[in-house]
Amino acid sequence: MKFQKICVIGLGYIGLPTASTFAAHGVDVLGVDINSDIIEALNKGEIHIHEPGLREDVKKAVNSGNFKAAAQPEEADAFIIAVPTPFQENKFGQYNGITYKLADMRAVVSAAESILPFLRKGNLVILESTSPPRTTVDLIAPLLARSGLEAGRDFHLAYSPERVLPGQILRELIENARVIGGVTPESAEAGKELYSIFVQGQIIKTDATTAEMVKLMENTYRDVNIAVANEFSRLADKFGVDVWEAISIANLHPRVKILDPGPGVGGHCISVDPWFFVEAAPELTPLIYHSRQVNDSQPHFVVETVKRALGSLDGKKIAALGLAYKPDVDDLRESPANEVVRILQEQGAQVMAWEPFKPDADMPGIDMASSLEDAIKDADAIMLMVKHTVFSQLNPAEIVKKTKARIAIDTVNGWNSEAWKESGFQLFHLGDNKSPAANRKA
Ligand code: SAJ
Repeated sequence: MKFQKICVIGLGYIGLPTASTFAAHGVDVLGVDINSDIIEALNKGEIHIHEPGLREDVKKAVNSGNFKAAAQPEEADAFIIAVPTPFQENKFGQYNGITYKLADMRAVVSAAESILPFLRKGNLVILESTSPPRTTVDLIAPLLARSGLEAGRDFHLAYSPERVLPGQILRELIENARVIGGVTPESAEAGKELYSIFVQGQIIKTDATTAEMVKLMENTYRDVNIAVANEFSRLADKFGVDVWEAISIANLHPRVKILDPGPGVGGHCISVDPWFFVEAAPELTPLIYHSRQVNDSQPHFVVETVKRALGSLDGKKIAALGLAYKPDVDDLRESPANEVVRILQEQGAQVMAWEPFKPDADMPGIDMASSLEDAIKDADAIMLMVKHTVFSQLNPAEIVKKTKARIAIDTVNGWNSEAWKESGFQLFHLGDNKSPAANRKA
């Protein structure tokens, strides 16, 4: 095999599963991270993130001797950079009255710099981190040229984005189609050869900037489509319509597939990546920019619905069910549910949150319940924020016995109106103003 040893730089949600999957396929993998606690834990076969199946895979990889973690790269046949590209904290761009966020590329730059002493002729370098268009050719290639070697001539350089869904990473890494964008066709071919070690989906070769755009386009497409769904929820509310009914009817059209409205868009991908386009070309991206604004402001629309359900928020006790950024994951970062809780509190409500996927989470400024019962017992209203399967399966006939609340607010269409009504609740759905729950009181 051509790739006997590889270095994976960045051992987070993408780098670690990628490293363990290569190791499981017989490659000698050195994982590199700046966090010494992570290195120490991994070398003992312990992991710091939650992803189904990953613990077992990493343990096996360490025990087989194919995987070890270290603070610095070593010479290898290929280097994969999988470090985060967050926003800059205190710096923003301005264009024609709009303010936009800027990518913080420092982790990518220092990962690429860490390779410099070990880069050899014939190597392959792959950037996986989501990056603004032209990063590979305009930032990485010139940086790596400081080694004295030229990308595309002396070594191969390619961009290959990860496109796996949190919660299903290990399966999707293997089964998803993979795009490899080379700075030359030979670089793309070398990338294809590397990922062919475990990828069973189609591997598509292209140029580096196309591959960067593909990744950003996928997540931007989703963000814009969720924004239109969220805007429909506001329109439905204004016109006395149930948005969920309207969407389900519209989606019977063979060429229409409207996504789900909800409390907003969270996570580290869909709410982030569209900004890379806005930053790169603010004059060309009004739709992308405004979609971000719509999704970021959706928590305010949720709070308006809660206010209507409760009359006023002042002193009202609300049980908030779910803080994760989406159903059935334990990731609470960048979650719109947290933003909803924050605004409710600002407006005088007392919120108690329950997150079954992270019962011990310490969320600054948020009162966390120790159980569902604890969250709902003294509440004036119960609010569904994330469609976790365990919440969709709640039986309102049982819930009503454990709470003094008789108002329920469903922001994700996870609860059946009839069942909750029959059990004595007034149920309000986000984006449903057709027959306000107050009028359908049991
Ligand atoms: N959401 C809605 N309505 C919907 C669908 C999602 O409000 O109809 C919300 C979710 O609740 C969540 C957010 O959007 O807050 C994002 O969730 P998601 O499941 O759409 O996506 P992520 O962020 O978990 O993962 C995405 C995936 N990209 C696409 O589906 C195009 C994944 O394949 C990527 O690998 C990942 O981003 C990434 O790392 O970029």
